[in-house]
Amino acid sequence: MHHRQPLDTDDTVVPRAEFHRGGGTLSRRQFLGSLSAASAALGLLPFDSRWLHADDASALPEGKRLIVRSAKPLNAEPSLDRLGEDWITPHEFFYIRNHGELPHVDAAAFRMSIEGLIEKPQKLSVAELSERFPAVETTATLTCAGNRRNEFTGPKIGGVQWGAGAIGNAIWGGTSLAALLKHVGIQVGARHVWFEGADQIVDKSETYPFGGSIPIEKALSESNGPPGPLLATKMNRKALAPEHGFPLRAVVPGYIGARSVKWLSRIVVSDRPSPNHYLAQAYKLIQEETAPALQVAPPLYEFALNSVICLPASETVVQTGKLKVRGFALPGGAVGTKLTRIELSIDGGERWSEARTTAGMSNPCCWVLWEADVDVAARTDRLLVRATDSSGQTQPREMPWNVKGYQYNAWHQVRLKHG
Ligand SMILES: Nc1nc2c(c(=O)[nH]1)N[C@H]1C(S)=C(S)[C@@H](COP(=O)(O)O)O[C@H]1N2
Ligand SMILES: [Mo]
Repeated sequence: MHHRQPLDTDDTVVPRAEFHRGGGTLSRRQFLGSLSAASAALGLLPFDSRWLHADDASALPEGKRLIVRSAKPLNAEPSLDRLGEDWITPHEFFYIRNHGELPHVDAAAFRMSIEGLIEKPQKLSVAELSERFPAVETTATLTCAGNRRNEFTGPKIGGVQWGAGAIGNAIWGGTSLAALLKHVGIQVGARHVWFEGADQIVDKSETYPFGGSIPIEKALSESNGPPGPLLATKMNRKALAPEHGFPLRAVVPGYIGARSVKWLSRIVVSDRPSPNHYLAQAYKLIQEETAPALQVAPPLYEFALNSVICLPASETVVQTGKLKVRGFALPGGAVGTKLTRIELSIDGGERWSEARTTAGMSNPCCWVLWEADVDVAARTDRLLVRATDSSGQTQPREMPWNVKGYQYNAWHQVRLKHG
């Protein structure tokens, strides 16, 4: 089996601070200048020229306030304190995960083709999709399988060094994939639905689109009840932004973000899973990157149970006494899975106390927000969170290493300092 190099390797190093594009805060030069002055004043390491490798703020689209993890291709996530504030993630704080350059899509000429094991292969414009099928709206959380990659211990993992912010919750508007599939007439033997984006991933020897597939049962689930996949044209009731897949993207509730293909230009109904690199090779939990290991490992579909403390930020200086703690939690992505418990520990995981949920408990395939007031003692040096869902799983104390650094979901921790 031909086995490609990882494509998303990211050797750029970006300081952990928020850049603000489009609002007239610090320019990149001012920011880097103030940073080096500040680190000099604190007697820290001298200014690190590797920071210049990432084209930081200037890589961000207008109106985005994110930490740039790699500028080319663009990968960026919000700071956790900001992410935890709204159940519906505002556009400016919604993460961006791209494997290649943003494609130039001419919206007027754009057609999505649907073909394969169907009665009526066709090409549809976005206008035709919205005229022929009822409008649907679904709130669903999107999260990258690589979220929290930077917490893995063990051999250094390549790829974008995500913190815990490669996640967001949005209201997606468009049409139902199931409705389209029924209209085009599925043939006997159909088992998987492939998606292809208009972006071109340039590998050493070849160029191919980003793509993947989902099993037919998932594709045919409706938008009412457990939410089915969408062909989305809107995000938070506005037209999709270019970086989020304008003019059309798939949104697959409950599945890792990689299955929600952006700039969706081709759907193929097939008797087998997509041969695309991002389904057949990437996005698998493997211990070594060899052809036999990749062959046997199934593709990742559902996202993993998770929870994260957003406030206070790690290393915050706190007083003893009551402390407000806030964050988010996500049930596993299997149909019908709900969170049953979110717990905090101030003693390294000996004793746990429950947090209260503040938003999202009745929404399938969505994160919830939670908060708690904990009693901080002089010896309290860290806070831990873990969640349990209706599948019976609880987040583990430790997460086994995997080559690509996917689905990290061990207890999330923030360190506290005392003033
Ligand atoms: N065409 C295309 N679709 C894509 C990707 C991509 O690089 N190209 N990245 C995927 C991954 S890995 C994730 S996590 C989500 C991120 O969606 P967002 O950038 O809108 O947050 O898009 C998915 N869809
Ligand atoms: Mo992702």
